Amino acid sequence: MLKKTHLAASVLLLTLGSFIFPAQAENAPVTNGDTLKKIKARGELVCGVHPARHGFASIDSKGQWEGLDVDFCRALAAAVFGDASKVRFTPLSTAQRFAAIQSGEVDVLSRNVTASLTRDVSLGLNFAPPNFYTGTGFMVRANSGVKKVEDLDGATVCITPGSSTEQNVAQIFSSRNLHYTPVVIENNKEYVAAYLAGRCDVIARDKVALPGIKTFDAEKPDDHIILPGIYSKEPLAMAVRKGDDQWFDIVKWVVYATFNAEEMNVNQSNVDAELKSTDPDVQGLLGVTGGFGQKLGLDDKWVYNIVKQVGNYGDIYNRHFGPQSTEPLDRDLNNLWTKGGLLYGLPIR
Ligand SMILES: N[C@@H](CCC(=O)N[C@@H](CS)C(=O)NCC(=O)O)C(=O)O
Repeated sequence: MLKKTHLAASVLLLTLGSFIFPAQAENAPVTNGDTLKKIKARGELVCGVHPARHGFASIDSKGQWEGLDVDFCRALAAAVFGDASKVRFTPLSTAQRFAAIQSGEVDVLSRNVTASLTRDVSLGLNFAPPNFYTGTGFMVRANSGVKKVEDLDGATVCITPGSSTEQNVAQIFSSRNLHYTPVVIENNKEYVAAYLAGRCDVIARDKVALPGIKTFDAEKPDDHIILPGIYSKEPLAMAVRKGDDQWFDIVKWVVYATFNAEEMNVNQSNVDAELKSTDPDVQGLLGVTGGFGQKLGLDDKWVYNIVKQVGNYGDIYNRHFGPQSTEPLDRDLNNLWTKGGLLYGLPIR
């Protein structure tokens, strides 16, 4: 009797087991979420971006979104739909952004998010490879007499809640035995306005954002100086919810694809000609061979569509920070590893 019960239990477990762990068909994409399916059914990607950050996400004079973060959303749409325009931008404040990705309000955050252990582990996010490296910097009024961080003792500092900058400022000041009074303002416009109106002595934020504020928001750019130095590591990366490996893989490989295309000299203007390349890596990249798109659940022309419609990493960077842009910025760490930077695309093979 006992044996029979055991036998029955094992049969039940085996049957249940085949439901819980169905055999994987060979080469089938490993899927444990339905983000891609939902995006396709909706007909557009929903991308969480900064409400107004020059170079990353802002609305141009024609009412169109522009910026590096915006272009990575478009690259994702090009990979998923073959159409970079199938994306809806959801502007999010620094404090709102994590709830928006956790709740599923957006499919991906492409919003100046610094990747860190706590955000990965405790906020339940998966980070794509960083697509912009920066660090905390400071801006003050030129007539303040402040020339370096050590001169900031007793300053009032405008702070955005929920940012890594908030934590950095506390650490940067206390490690130098400096005192400060935080002025905490969530809304980005109000924050910038507060500094410009003299409600705080210092703006502290990702250094890459400071020239934009100086050039576009301040009435007289020369009235402000950016202090020398970078005071933290802020590797900015797209983020998705944990629990959907397929969608995470897509976001991750879209970033690598933009790095690899630049490394292989495949860009927006030569991508059609490159379809005839005899280089096996270029053939794989552009979907002529290899079937790499299908492995991700995408069309094999995914990288072709990204590069044709949005560009490789260098095309994207130059559009927003290149010599012809409104705020030129050296590539520095944001260059390919072959040119002294940190961008290293894992191989698409
Ligand atoms: N990378 C940092 C900061 C990102 C962020 O949202 N920064 C705030 C200010 S500290 C902001 O609104 N920045 C707007 C801007 O930099 O233009 C993070 O992930 O916490």
